[in-house]
Amino acid sequence: MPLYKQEHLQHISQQFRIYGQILHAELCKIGHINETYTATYEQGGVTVRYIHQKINQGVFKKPVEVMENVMRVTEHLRAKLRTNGARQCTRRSLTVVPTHEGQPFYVDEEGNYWRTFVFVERVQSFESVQTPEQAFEAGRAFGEFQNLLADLPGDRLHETIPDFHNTRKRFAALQSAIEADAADRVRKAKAEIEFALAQEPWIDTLLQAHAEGRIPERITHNDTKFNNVMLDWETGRAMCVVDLDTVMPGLVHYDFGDMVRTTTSPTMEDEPDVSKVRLQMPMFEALARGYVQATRDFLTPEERSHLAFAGKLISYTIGIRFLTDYLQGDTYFRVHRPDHNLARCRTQFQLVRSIAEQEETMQRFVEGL
Ligand code: GN1
Ligand code: MG
Repeated sequence: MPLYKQEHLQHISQQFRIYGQILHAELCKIGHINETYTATYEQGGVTVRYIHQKINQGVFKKPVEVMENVMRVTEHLRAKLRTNGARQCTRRSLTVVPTHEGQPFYVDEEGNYWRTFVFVERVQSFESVQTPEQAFEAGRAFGEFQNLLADLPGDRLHETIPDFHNTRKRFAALQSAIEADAADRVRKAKAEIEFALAQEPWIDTLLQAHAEGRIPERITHNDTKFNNVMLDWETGRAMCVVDLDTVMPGLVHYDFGDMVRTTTSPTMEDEPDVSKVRLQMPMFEALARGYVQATRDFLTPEERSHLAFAGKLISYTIGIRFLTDYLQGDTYFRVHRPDHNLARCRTQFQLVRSIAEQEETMQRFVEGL
């Protein structure tokens, strides 16, 4: 981390209700959107850690609304966990550390929004799934998250990114990006574009089911990547889920679909060798068992009947978002190498193919749960 940033971060850190002195901070490389630092402090002779995070305002246009959602959600989770007699509540749900004025964020002199969380210790996250037990834990954790939020009182949460998982709108954005060809990359992505456009017949399935009142809106996480689940070092059990910026009204399938996308293939999201990308049935089965078990109280048979399809839909949707960003010159997702977004798109589309091949078996399994 460059020095000027350290000084800046020192200044930021002093705005929050943290006792003790900041010793050092490191940039966290996980995540394509926000800027995240792990900061170590000295407090009464021991070291403790906090997360400082700068919200990406290019992506989150209304950071105040983001933090309103985050506060309502984390406070509700904490209250429910306490009522349920859970131990180690600050390891089971994120805790926002307020500023000295009691605000959930600090706005710096450049207009950047910063927030601070208690660092959850003795947990780890993974970029790709290692065992079916982990897949089960991911399904259970996000299922429990939805279940705990099912009775959130008050107004509808803000839509922090409108139409976030609206595949039809994402499809239209892709079409515009192809038309504009702003970065002169259409010719390099010919095969991917062709594949993307050919899937159009099924992309409205869930939007239609929702419009017809067959599946309800719920409170969903919307970014249920496997690396957003924190697993206990010792027990391997999921302790908490992180990255709450997109918690908002949605369909349960957006969450389950993104879990299938990130928790069933042995590969990373940007695996260069697409022949390694595939949905592994044992992972899917464990994931679905964990999820269905945790959502038993509210999930309707109609919702359950679309779970297998959801994996294909969300892998496709994220795939066309990577493709669109590639065509537009990489303005949204952080990239670390040339053609990175194209590589990410290819793995998503390979997964779509793999799911399509196994969709009936997946469907039968879910129906039998
Ligand atoms: C972004 O950066 P991260 O991991 O929090 C994106 C998700 C994508 C994901 C793909 C707000 O999430 O929607 O699924 O990348 N978040 C936003 O890896 O766009
Ligand atoms: Mg995210």
